[in-house]
Amino acid sequence: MTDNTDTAAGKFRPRYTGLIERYRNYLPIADNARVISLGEGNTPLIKLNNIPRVHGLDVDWYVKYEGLNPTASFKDRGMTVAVTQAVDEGSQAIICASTGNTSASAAAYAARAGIRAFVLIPDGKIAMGKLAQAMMHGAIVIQIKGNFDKGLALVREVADEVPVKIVNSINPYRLQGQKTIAFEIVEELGRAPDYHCLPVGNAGNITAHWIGYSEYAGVTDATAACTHCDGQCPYADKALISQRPKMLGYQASGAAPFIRGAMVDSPETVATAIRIGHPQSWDYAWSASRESGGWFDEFSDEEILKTQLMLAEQEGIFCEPASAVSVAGALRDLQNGKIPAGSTIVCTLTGHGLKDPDTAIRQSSADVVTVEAELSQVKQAITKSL
Ligand code: AN7
Repeated sequence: MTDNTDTAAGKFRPRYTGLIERYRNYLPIADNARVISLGEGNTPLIKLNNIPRVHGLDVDWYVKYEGLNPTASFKDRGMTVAVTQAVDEGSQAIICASTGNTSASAAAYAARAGIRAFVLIPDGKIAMGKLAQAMMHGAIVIQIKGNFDKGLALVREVADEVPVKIVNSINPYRLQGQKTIAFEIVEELGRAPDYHCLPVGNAGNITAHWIGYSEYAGVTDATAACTHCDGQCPYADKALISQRPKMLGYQASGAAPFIRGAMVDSPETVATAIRIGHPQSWDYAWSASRESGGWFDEFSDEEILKTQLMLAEQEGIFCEPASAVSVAGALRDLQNGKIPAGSTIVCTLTGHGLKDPDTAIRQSSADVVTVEAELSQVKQAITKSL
C-alpha cells in the first residue's frame, strides 16, 4: 500500500507510476517490456455518507471512483496492459469497437505508445466527451451505421485481414489489467466487501473483478478467463482474503441480456456506454455471478438518471449514467432486504460524468438564472435561494 505519511514530517513516497509497475507479479507482462502507462489505477474508494443517512440505511457503502483514471474511465486499467503487450509483440496499430470509453482510452494509450488507433463507434450514439477524446488523441474514428455489437463483429473480421491488434475486452490482457481494481479495494478495506455492484455491458469488467478477487483469495474457479493460470491459481499459497464478494451485475432495461436470459438485438438506453446486446463475456459473467452467489437486475433509464443526479447532488460525485446503475442496484437491494443491513458494499463508478455533458445538462434540476451584471440583481438572485 502507498505510504501516506505526512511529508511535513520529512517523509516522502515514491511517485505512482501506474498499475503495471505496482502489480507486476500479478500481470502477464514481460519484465523487459516497455511499459505504456498514464498513471492509471490508484483511484479513490469513497465512503458514501449522505445517501445511506437520507435513506436510513445501516451499511458500510463505498464507491470506487474510476472516473478519476487518466481518460476518465476504468478502461485505462485494461488498456495499459493490452497496449503494453501489443507494443511488446511489435504491433504498430490497435483497433476496437466502442460505445465510447474504450475508444477514448485506446486513442490515448496509442498516442502514448506512438502507434495508430482505429476506433469503430456507433454513429451518433456516443457521448460527446468520449468522441472529443478519441479525436484529440489522433485516432482514426470510423462511425458505423450500426450498434456496438455490429462494430465488434466487424472488428473481429477486419483484424483477420489487416495487421491491427484488437484491444476490446476479448483481448485477455484487458481483463488482466482490469482485475487490479479488486486488488486496490481489498488492500484499502483490509478484506473483500460482502457485495460488489457494477454495471454490465459487454461483461468484461464483472469478469475482471471476479478474477481479481479470486486471485487475492487464491481460488482457482475463476481462472477460466485467465491467460496465465492454466486452471491453477498461481497465487493459491499467497491468499490475502478468505471471503470473496457476491457479484451483483446491473443493466439498463433496454439492454439487459442477462435479465432476459438471451441476447438482445436492438439495445437501447440513455446510458450509451452500456448500450450492448450481445455481451462477449457472457459465459464468464454467468460464472462470476453463480460462483459468487450474486445476481443480475435491470433499471429503467429514468431510475438510472435519477440515481446519477442523486450521487451528484447528495454526495458531490459526478459519474456517467451507466455507472449510476451500480448505485441504483445497491440502493434497491438494500431497501428490499436482498442485501442485509450491516453489509459492506462497493459500487464501481466506471466513468466520469463529464464524459456526457449533454445528458447531464438535460436532466439537471439546477436553476440557472441570467441577470444584468449589477450588484442588486446578483444580490436578489442569491437572497431568494438562501
Ligand atoms: C462507463 O467503451 O463497452 O461490462 O466500448 O463505458 O466491461 O463492457 C464500455 C463499457 C460500464 C460496461 N460503464 O463494462 C466501450 C464499452 C461504462 C462503460 C461499462 C462500460 P463491460
